[in-house]
Amino acid sequence: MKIVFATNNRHKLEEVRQILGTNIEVLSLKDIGCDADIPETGQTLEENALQKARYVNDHYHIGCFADDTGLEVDALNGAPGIYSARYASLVSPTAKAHDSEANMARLLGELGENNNRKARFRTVFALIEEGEGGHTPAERCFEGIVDGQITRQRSGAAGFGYDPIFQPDGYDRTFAELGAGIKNQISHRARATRKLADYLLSKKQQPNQTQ
Ligand code: ITT
Repeated sequence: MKIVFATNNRHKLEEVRQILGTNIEVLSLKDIGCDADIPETGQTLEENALQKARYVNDHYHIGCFADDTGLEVDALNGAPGIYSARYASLVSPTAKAHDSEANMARLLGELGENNNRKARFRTVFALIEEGEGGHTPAERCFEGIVDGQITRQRSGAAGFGYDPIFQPDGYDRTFAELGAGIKNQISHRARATRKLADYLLSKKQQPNQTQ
């Protein structure tokens, strides 16, 4: 089975490919010749994930999924949330979107010495299956959450984004210290990916099943 993952983030692509294994072949945007900067203008993770998946389906008429992920910090009323990629650039004209160092610096600065460090990563995958026989493509969402704490300083070099300052509950190290082996078992994206995989694989086994 082949499906497109509508992301420009190679770390995310790698994580999802590792979790899905060889049963499902995941094509990148590059693989289908798409180099567009797909708009993300929604007010929720769900809206953004659907917007990206719809863009690919509308332009390439192929089954695809997209995710949007946000880091939600309790003491900051859920920020940075949908603004996670461009958190620093919202307040600093010199910071670019996806500048992880600047994003982490802003987050640590906003939290200061606050002892409430509770946070979670939340991922929403939106799947669009190509409609058969002229039917409208079907849309489905799958969510994955991992709860944890924001550390007081960066630790570790693996992963990407906010991984050096996020310590998942039940562990005494950050995602960036735990590395891909553990992150891919317990992360927000791993959980959402497994739900997506279960759905896709159940359909593969029963191709004529009406959903
Ligand atoms: P695409 O929109 O091209 O898929 P992106 O990098 O913008 O890639 P998201 O919108 O899903 O990815 O995520 C927003 C930001 O949240 C991302 O830039 C990272 O800073 C952070 N992030 C997402 N997943 C993360 C993870 O597993 N670990 C650490 N930070 C993560």
